[in-house]
This record gives sequence, structure tokens and C-alpha cells, in this order.
Amino acid sequence: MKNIKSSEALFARAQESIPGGVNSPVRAFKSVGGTPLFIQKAKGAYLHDVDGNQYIDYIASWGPMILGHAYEPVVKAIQEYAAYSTSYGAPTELEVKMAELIKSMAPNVDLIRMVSSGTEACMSAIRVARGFTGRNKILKFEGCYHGHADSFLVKAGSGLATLNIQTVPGVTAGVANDTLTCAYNDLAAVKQLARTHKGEIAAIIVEPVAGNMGCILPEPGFLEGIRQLCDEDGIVFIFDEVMTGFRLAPGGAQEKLGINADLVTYGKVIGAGMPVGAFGGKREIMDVVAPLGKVYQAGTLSGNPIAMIAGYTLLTELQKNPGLYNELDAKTTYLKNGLEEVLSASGQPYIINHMGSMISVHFSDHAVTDFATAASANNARFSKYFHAMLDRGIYLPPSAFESWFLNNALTKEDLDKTIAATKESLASL
Ligand code: KE4
Repeated sequence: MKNIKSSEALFARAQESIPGGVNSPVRAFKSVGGTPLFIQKAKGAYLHDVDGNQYIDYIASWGPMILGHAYEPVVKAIQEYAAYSTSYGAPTELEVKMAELIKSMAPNVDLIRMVSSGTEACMSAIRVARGFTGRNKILKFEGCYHGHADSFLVKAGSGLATLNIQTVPGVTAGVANDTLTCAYNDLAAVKQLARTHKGEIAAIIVEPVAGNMGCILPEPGFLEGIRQLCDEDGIVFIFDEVMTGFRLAPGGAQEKLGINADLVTYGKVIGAGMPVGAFGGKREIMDVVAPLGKVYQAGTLSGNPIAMIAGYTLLTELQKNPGLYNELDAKTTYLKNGLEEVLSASGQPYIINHMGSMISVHFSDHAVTDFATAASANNARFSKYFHAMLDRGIYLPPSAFESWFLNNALTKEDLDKTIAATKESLASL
């Protein structure tokens, strides 16, 4: 067992002033148990907690740190721009350059609006879809998470699944009634809901590769079928690419999967760890956004110069070096193969889901293709595995309902350590 006394003391203190001692529920280790580690600093692939312990990081701040922590060009850019003031509340050339850069990387984005979180991006995107279509309902998928805006807190994944929160107090019945849900990968159910609610659905919002139930891949025909349905019924197809954007490919899941969305939302990587989200898409739809149109959306810190220079610097690195994606994908495949070897030798049932640099391990004897199959895995075993790995210096997401995120600072030695730690951990369970 590692010495985590300072984390324990800080967690006790934090709970006196912060709900649950954390500023976001998934950090609280609620489903895996134990004391959340308080992080002192991080560099490359390594986190250092307040007790001086080092960990190989597979969370990457839930996605943003794709090239590793304290990535030099990003740090230097933030340091330089901080001296010019941290916010103006007025337009800057940097925001224009950021919008142009995103448009040069992401397909189907004519206009894009910057915001300060993935939640804001998704919340704004559905408002735009409702304003554009004049319809009220949205359809989301059980176990997908699009942030904590009221409309999304219906059968959502990530922290709600981790904490087993099915209905969220404070979300009114009126709001919840406008959110239709069905199982991920169930195209027949989508078509049935579209028939039942013909002319009522403004948008179908989906994680094109789901990362909030563990990592769950779209089955062949699932997204293509929704695309066709949206074309037929005048429904806005929204790709929530807060996780997949600029991670699966420079053009995100739209590029990787070859499917066009009408609107797309971003977060995480585009801010390089600073608070940034964005929503964008076809001009005919985005034209409704104020001050051009009447769909109001705003933010004091939207397009903040420090956040913009951080994101712009990281995206530029990714655009200039597309080989980074092949490197990252190869590292993830190497890790998957190594994990498969030790997991199959353990004799216990397991599933590994993986695309690009997103991966998840499920202790399950059946395919994990939606929330129900993710929830019916042996997640108690995952919790034990999580702690056994943490004790061996490997920091996995503290929930079976999360995707792991690899960063490109990980070395073959780190991956081998992770595989070896898995072998030892499984033997100890
Ligand atoms: P934020 O508001 O947390 O920036 O983004 C919300 C969001 C939207 N869409 C997707 C696909 C997401 O995964 C997220 C946020 N992801 C979680 C991790 N599963 C963030 C971690 C947290 O809640 O602390």
C-alpha cells in the first residue's frame, strides 16, 4: 500500500468546504471506494500526488492531455500570453485563427462558436437544433453523457452511471419529457421512436464512439442508419465529439468513421486542459445563432485568450504531425494486445473495447455494446483491479463506466509496466 496520508488529510479538509470534497463527482472514487488522490503536479505521462507517489496516467484529465502533461509548446504559449492579460471580453484575432484552424481540421464545420465546457457546447447545440427546426424533443442514448445540462441528465453515463443516479432531482418532468432515450446501437428502437414522435424530434445527439459507459463502439450500420433517418425526417444529427474530437483523427470521428454530422460539439483536447468547448456545423443551421439569428447563446469567457492560445498551440501540433495519431494508435494496440495476453491467462472472463487511443476493460463474459451490458459486467471486480493497479503506480479511471485515454508521452516501458501490473493485480484479486 502506498502512503497517501496527505491525500487523506486533504480529502477530509476538502469535504468541509466542497460538496463531496471534489469539484466533479467522478473524481471522488465513489464507485471504486477509497480516498481520491490529490495531485501535486504532472509531466508527460506521469502524475505525482501530494505524498510524492508517481503514477502512469491513463485518464489524461479525461481526454485533453493527448500529448502528455505540461506539453512544452503549450506551457510556453500560456506563459507568454498571460502577460497580455487573461481576458478582454472583446473579439481577438486569436479566436478567428482558432475557428479557421478547427474548420481546416474538422469536416462539415462552416461556422463554430467557442464556449467554456463540453456541457455548454452540447447544451447550446441542442438549443440551436430546436431553434432551427421549431421542434422540442431530443433523442439521446442510455449511458451517453453530454454534460450536466438538464436535458441530458436522463439515463446518462459517466458520473451518473458511476453513482447509479437514474433520475436527477432538480430536472423537471417537463424537461425530462422532451428527452427520448433508447439503447446505444439499437437502430430499430431509434426508428420506432422517430415513427412515434414524427415531426417532434429536433435532434438526435450521440457519442459517435461512446466513452461514458467504458469505451463502446458503434456497430456497423448504427450511425449510418441514424444519418439516413435524420435526412428523411429533417432531424439535426449532432455528433458529441467532446471526447473523440481531434483524438480519433485530426477530423475526429467524422473523419475516422466517414459519417457526416449536421452539428458537432468539441471540448477537452481543443482546450489542451484549459476550459474550452465549441459547437459548430453547417451554415444553414448555425445562422440561427445570435447575434446573427435569434437563438441566444453567450459567455463572458468564451474564446478566452489563454484558453485559445493553449488549444491553438496543441491543435497546431496535431495538425502539423498527423503521424502522432498513428503512434498513439499503435501504443494503444500494443497495450491492448498485452492486456489480452495476461487477461486470457487469468482464466477470468473479460472484454476489451478499443478504438484509436480510447480503450476500456470490462470483466464480462459477453460483448459490451450498450449501457445494459456495461452495467451487467463484474464491476466489483473492476474496482478491485483499479485499486490493485493504483497500488502498483498505474492510475486508471476510477469507474468501469469511463474510457481510458492514452497520451503520446507514454513509452513502451510504461505500457510494459502496465501490462505487468495487470498480471500481478489479477493474481492478487
Ligand atoms: P464538460 O462539461 O465536463 O467539459 O464536458 C461534458 C461532456 C460532454 N460530452 C462528452 C462525450 C463527455 O465525455 C463530457 C465529459 N466527460 C466526463 C468524463 N466522462 C468529464 C469528467 C467529469 O465529469 O469530471
